[in-house]
Amino acid sequence: MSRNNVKVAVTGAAGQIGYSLLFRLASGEVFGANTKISLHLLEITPALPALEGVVMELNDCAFPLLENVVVTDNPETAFDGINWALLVGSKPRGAGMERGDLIRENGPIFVGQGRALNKAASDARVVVVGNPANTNCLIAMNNSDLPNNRFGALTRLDQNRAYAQLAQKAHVPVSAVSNVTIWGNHSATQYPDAENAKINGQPAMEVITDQDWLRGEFITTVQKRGAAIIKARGKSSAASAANATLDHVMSFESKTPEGHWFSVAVPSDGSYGIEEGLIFSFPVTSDGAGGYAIVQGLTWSDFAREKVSLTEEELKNEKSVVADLLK
Ligand code: NAX
Repeated sequence: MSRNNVKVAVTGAAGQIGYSLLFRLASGEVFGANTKISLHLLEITPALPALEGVVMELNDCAFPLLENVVVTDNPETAFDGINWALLVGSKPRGAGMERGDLIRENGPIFVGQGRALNKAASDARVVVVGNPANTNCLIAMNNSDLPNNRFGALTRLDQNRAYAQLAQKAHVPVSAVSNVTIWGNHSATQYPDAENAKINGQPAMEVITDQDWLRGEFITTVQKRGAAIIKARGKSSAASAANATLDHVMSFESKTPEGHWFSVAVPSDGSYGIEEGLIFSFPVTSDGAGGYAIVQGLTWSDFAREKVSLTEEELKNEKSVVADLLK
């Protein structure tokens, strides 16, 4: 999609993902060298001074394409006229907090932001990064008048992690890997699918002969990668999360090459028997003009079917925890 200018809202802009995201957006690498960019940065009030520091740095880069930066703690101001909303900001999981507690803590943020998204341009697209991403996306979508097909939650980082694991195992460059799908929730129940993946155009399950690895360590490594990074770094993944967010945006902005797809959690239309309306990660293609389609006809073994039903069950449970926040 080519445009003269684009307005992008980033929430949680003073956070660590924000710090890895904003400069790459402003540089022009996402929307191209002919598209001017306005950044609409949303933060909670106490974080505005820190965000001002980030804006000083953005200014100090003298990016030729960066036309305007809006800094605000008001979602309606942040989303006014935007073409993309990158919903990164949310409260982190505190010590001893269960996933259900986190869902209840963050849910109200996405009620308010969903309503404020009514100020967005009619072609606006939304990606939810803040966790629990799928269910936060469900809440925002249900509280907004934007069409449902404008909403997605990020599973691209999981996909990229799966690509890297398969490439390393097969001793090939990552560019040799294709057609990996993340099914389901951005959580430890997600199912990274190697059965439909290819390496140098050949079935990945034939190129990699270690079936125990494919059905064991490969899956758990991808599922638990976020925790492994926190353990190693003392902080959650930031640069790779920002990178995946930009990959997600670029995939929607361009036409997907024939025979390829990318993973994104979108509202289920009942494809593959998944409950309609759940924000579920599927293989998706983009037409590059604002439309997308869920790839049909991929097959699952009994093993895969079992994994997918686990992640669907988790999403159904999450939905029931926030039932009162859905219109
Ligand atoms: P940080 O804690 O560094 O930054 C979050 C920022 O959000 C903070 O500056 C905070 O003030 C702001 N914020 C909180 N409530 C807000 C609200 N109501 N409106 C606007 N801003 C608000 O976290 P960071 O490492 O940047 O991660 C952000 C989110 O991404 C977290 O929820 C994290 O769990 C999630 N992640 C999602 C990933 C994915 O693949 N979907 C992977 C990376 C990451 O873990």
